[in-house]
Parts: sequence; structure tokens; C-alpha cells
Amino acid sequence: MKLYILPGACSFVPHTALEWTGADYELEIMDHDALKSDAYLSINPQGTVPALVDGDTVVTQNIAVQTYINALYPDAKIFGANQSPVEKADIMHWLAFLNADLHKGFAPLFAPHKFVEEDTAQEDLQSNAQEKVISMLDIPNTQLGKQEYLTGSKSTADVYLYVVLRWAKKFNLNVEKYQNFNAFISRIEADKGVTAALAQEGLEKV
Ligand SMILES: N[C@@H](CCC(=O)N[C@@H](CS)C(=O)NCC(=O)O)C(=O)O
Repeated sequence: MKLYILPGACSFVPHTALEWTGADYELEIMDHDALKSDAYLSINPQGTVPALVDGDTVVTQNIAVQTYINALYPDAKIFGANQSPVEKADIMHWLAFLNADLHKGFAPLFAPHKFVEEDTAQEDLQSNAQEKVISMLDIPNTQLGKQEYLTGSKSTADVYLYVVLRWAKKFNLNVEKYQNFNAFISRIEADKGVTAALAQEGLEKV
């Protein structure tokens, strides 16, 4: 099984999940050019990570990749410890929020030129995107005021939030008012799978 990743990208989430499973897997560390190569586009026509190749099976889209890993290694409980119907809905709720809303909110910060051409328009777009992202971060911060992890037990949703909080630091977003994130980051960075994935991706703790 091979997982395609970009260091520090959302692919960090299935990367950590594979660490949690103890599975024998190969990591393919890509760069932006390699993502747009014909070879990679034949795996993922969107030219994005993550992509997981397992024999003849190719899985793309972050939540789908995690779902595949969870199905292969249910004992690793990557979606959290308890999996009643309500808890299954809860993990999907958080993953959808993180993947579809919060993650997407960063797109204008990473690549404003993909949205508008002019410098001043890009600055306006980035400033609006920053405000929107900061406002969305209120939601997980509030949840972490009630419990240590988003769904109550550690899951890939927490790792996804951790990735997003690294991006918030990268873009110097002022999230100081969200008092629950510092302790949360320390908790996540103490995790063995996270520590291993950080080292393999050449990343420092934050
Ligand atoms: N909806 C996709 C989003 C994937 C995505 O945006 N991946 C980013 C990294 S976080 C990427 O590959 N960016 C490189 C690029 O767009 O060139 C998923 O869930 O897999």
C-alpha cells in the first residue's frame, strides 16, 4: 500500500492514520510539480494529495482514504473509540466540517492567484479569507472547551484540526482568543503516530 503526500498538507491525516494502524505501507513524498505530472495525474486526475494505492485499488479524497483505512484496520479505531450510530455521525460531521469548510477556507490564502489576478484584489481576498477562517475556528475551539478531543476520544478529526492549526500559524492568523488550542496542540503532538508522521514528513512540532 502506498500513500502519496505533500509535507504538512491534509495528507498528514491519513498518514497519521496509517501510523496508528501499524500497517506496512510506503510513503511517496511529492512536490507541487510531481503532483501535476502525467504519472501522478493517472492516479489522481485532480493532481492533489492524498492518494492511496493498494494493489489495483486507488482511493482519493481525504475522507474516502480515511474510510478505506478504517475499513481495513477497524481495530486501530482511527475514527474514535466508540462507534455507536450517533458517534459515527459525529466523526463524519467533524471530518466534513474540517475537509469541506475549514480546509477550503484556506484556499485563497495558499493560492490567491487562482481566484483573482490583481494584487489589491488578492490582498482583499486574503484578508476576507483570514477573517472567515478565524471565525470558523470558533467552532472547534468551543468544542475543545467541553472535551479533550473533538468527538470525545482521539480520532483523525483531531489530526485534521491539528493540520489546519499549523496552517493558521503559517499564515500568522491571530487565534489567540481561542484558548483551548494550545493545550490541544500539545496533546496531539504527544501522540506517537503524529510524532512519527511529523518526522517522516520532515516537519517540526509547533
Ligand atoms: N477535497 C480534496 C482536497 C485535496 C487537496 O486540496 N489537497 C491539497 C493539499 S491539502 C493539494 O494537494 N494541493 C496541491 C495542489 O492543489 O496543487 C481531498 O479531500 O482530498
